Amino acid sequence: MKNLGKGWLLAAWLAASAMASAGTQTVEISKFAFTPKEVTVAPGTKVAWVNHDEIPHTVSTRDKAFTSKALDTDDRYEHVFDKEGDYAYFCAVHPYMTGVVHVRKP
Ligand SMILES: [Cu+2]
Repeated sequence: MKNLGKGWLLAAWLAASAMASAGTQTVEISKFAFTPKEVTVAPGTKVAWVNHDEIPHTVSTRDKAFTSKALDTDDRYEHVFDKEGDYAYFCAVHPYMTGVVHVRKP
């Protein structure tokens, strides 16, 4: 029965890690662009931005709904979107870099 117990633990761990990854949407910052530029997520989803450029970038909004500090190479910024809506953002250093997070109930 010991082996069966281990199997259940592994199954539970796999299920938990699958749920965790389903709850996060990653946006890559690379070559002076947000990719994907538009994402649609369910309320409660965490969006993580990761800067792959050698240049600092930010994730900023006009109304300061969410704002990162300057992200160095491989830095990460996360924000959880609880409310439905359309959230436009840009890079404060390069304002032509823009993106949108759409939060919609599935
Ligand atoms: Cu930038």
